[in-house]
Amino acid sequence: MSFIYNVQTRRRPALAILGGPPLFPERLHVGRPNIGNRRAFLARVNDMFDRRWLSNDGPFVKELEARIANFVGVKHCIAICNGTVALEIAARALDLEGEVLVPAFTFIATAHALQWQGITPVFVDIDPRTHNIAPAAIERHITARTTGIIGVHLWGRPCDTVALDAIATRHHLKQIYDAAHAFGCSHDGRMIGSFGACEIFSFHATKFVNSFEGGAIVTNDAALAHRMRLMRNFGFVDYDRVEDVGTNGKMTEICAAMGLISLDELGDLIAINRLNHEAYRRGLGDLPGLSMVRFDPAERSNYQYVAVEVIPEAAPLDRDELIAVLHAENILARRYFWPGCHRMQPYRSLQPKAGELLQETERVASQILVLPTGQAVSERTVAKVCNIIRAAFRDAARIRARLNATKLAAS
Ligand code: T4K
Repeated sequence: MSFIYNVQTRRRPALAILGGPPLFPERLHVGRPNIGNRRAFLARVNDMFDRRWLSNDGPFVKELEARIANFVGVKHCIAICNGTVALEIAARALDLEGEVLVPAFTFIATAHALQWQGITPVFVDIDPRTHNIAPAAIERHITARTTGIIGVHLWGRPCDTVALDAIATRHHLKQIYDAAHAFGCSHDGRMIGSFGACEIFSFHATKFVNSFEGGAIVTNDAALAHRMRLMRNFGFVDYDRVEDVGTNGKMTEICAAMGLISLDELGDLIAINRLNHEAYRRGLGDLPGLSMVRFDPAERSNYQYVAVEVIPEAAPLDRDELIAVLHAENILARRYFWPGCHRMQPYRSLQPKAGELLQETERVASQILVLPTGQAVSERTVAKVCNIIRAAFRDAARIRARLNATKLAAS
C-alpha cells in the first residue's frame, strides 16, 4: 500500500491516526543496527574459535584498539564492554569524587555512571543552539565539592571545548568527554577523541559503528591509560597480583570482531546516514515549526541522528501529537532525551529543584523528535516518513481533535 496513492480506489488512504491502515506493516525503529560484511565476520569468528581466545585482551581487541587510536589520532585506546562502563572507569581512574557537572540533556548513562559510584551528577543547562552543555551556565554550579566536568558531544556535534578548558583550568577540574555519539566526527579539524583528559565512545548495537555492545576510552595520557587498562581487568597486573581497585570492563573477542567489520564500512555507513539526512532535509525543510539539527559542513560528522525540534508556537502539531501520528504508522520515532536526566529517578527525588536552572533543557526535551535512519532505512522510506509528516501538518486540526477526544474518553 502506498501512502501517496492507492491504485484501486484512486484515493489517498487516511492517516492511521484517523483510522487508515498503518503505512508500514512492520515497525520502523530508530537504532536498527547496521550489519557489516557477514562473511568477513564469520571468518573472524572461526579464527576466534580456532584460537580458543574468547576474551581478555585478545588479538581482535588489540587490533580494534590500534585501529581506533590510529583513526582518532590518539596514543591510547582501551576497548571496554560498553560505553557506560567506559565512563565509570574513566571517572574512577581520574579520582573524580564529590560532585561532577554534566548536562541534564543527555542519555541517562552519563549521570548514572557517576551516581553508581557515589558521585553526585550536578545538572547543567544546555545551549539551545548546540544542545550541548552551556559554558555560561556552568560556574554557578561549582562548589568546593566539584571535581570534574563531563561534556557530551550530543548528536555528534562538538562541545565548546575551548570554553570548557578555560573553566576547568580556572577551577582545577578534570574533564571527560562523553563522545558516545561522536565517533568519526571532528572539531576544529581535529578528530573528537583527543579532547579533555580522555573521551569515551559507545559501540552499542544502535550506534552507526557497533560491536553488539561495546565502548572505548581514548586518551593521550600514558599513566591514565595504564590505570584504566588495569581497572578494566579487576586491577590485575599479573596472574596473581592486583594493584588497584578494578571491575570487569573487558570487551569480548566476538564483540571486537563485530567492531572491526563495522569499522571496515565506516565510510559507507556515514555516506548512507548523510544521504538520509539530506533526504529528510529536502522532505521537511520547508515545514513551519520544524527545525532539524544540522551539522557543520566544514567538519566531519557521522550524521547518525536525525533530530528535529518541533516548535509548538510555529508548528500546527506539537511534538507529542506528531509522535502519536508517527507511531500509528509504525514509525517509532523517539523522544531522546526527554524528559531530561533530572526528571528521572533517582535524580527527581534527590534533586527536586534541579529543573529551576534547566529551562533550555526542559524546552528542548519537550520539542525533540528523533527519526529513523541508518543502513536499514532507504531514501524512499525517508520520503514516505516525510510525506506522513506533511500530511499530518495539513490535517492538523482533525488530528488534534481526534487525540483530544481519545484523551477525554480515557480520563
Ligand atoms: N552516553 C551517551 C550520550 C549515550 O547516548 C549512551 C548510549 C551512553 C553514554 C552509554 O553507552 P552504552 O553503555 O549504551 O554503550 C539506546 C542505546 O541503548 C544506548 O546505547 C544509546 N546511548 C541511547 C541513545 O539509545 P535505548 O533504550 O533507546 O535502546 P534500545 O535497546 O531500546 O534500542 C533502541 C531501538 O533500536 C529499539 O527500540 C529497537 C532498535 N534495536 C535495538 C537493538 C539493541 C534493534 O532494532 N535491534 C537491536 O539489536 O537506548
